Amino acid sequence: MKLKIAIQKSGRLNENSVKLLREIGIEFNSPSGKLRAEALNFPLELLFLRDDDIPQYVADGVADIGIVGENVLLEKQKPVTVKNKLGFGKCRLSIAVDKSFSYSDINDIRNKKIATSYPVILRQYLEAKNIQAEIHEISGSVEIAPGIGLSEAICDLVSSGSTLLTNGLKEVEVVLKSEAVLIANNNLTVEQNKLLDKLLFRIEASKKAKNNKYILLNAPNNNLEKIISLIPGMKSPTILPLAEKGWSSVHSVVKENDFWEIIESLKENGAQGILVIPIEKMII
Ligand code: PRT
Ligand code: ZN
Repeated sequence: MKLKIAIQKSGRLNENSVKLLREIGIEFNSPSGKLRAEALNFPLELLFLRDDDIPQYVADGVADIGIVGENVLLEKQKPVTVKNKLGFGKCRLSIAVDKSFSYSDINDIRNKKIATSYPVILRQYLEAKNIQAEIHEISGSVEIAPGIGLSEAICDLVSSGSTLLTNGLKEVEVVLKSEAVLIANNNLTVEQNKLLDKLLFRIEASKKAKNNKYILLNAPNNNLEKIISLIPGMKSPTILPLAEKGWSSVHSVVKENDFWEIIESLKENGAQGILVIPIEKMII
């Protein structure tokens, strides 16, 4: 009894997919050019595939689970279940036009030609907005379409925006925000679901660890309560007396995003020697 996971063979999701599996303790030999690998310490087989094929393979049960971008998943429309968002491969699917195009709202692309590799998602978006436009499906190098006179607009993936910039385009509508997700076949057996739950538990622990930091600081005892209220931690912070009278060492956990918000208040309340340390795994 084992689980088969499909991940991208090469490309933008490959490295982070492999990294995630290693972070949750799955050991395997990275194959060069091979299509499959056996995990050494978990009943898991890895299949390395093109990202576009992953939803179909998971829907058919050739793979039981897979890692793929939401953009691909929504475009392919296969019956699979999304189990978890994975926090990497973040991008947006956006409509862009030539920077000289005077654009005020979506009505400006009514009846225009839009080149895209995502006709399904784009059609749904335009229909929901009641916009009639001509969708021109092309498989790659979408960003050059306006420059060569193929279309007046494009709908393509954007992350930093530099590709649009170098092609003289500007982003005008965000159609979809996307990140990598873990998908599963809809008909897994009870045993397969148990294995999947184990993996999901580990993924959660790894994701939480990334979003949280261990914080240690020295606090004057007269401001201890205020400082504790700023860093309440998982249950409550650990407080240890320092050798120097009137001072305590406070240990807690803070959300990475909150840290910069509270650092000033911590200092105002006399906190010193603040250390922020990455957490490897976190189970609440
Ligand atoms: O060979 P295979 O079919 O498996 O791979 P692929 O070439 O189809 O996909 P790949 O590896 O390019 O991307 C895989 C997935 O990564 C996508 O489906 C998205 O979910 C995610 N992702 C995240 C991105 C980007 N960011 C991204 N920036 N996919 C593509 N891009 C491209 C975009 O198409 C454009 O050409 O990068 C360019 C824009 O980048 P910026 O930074 O200049 O805006
Ligand atoms: Zn692809």
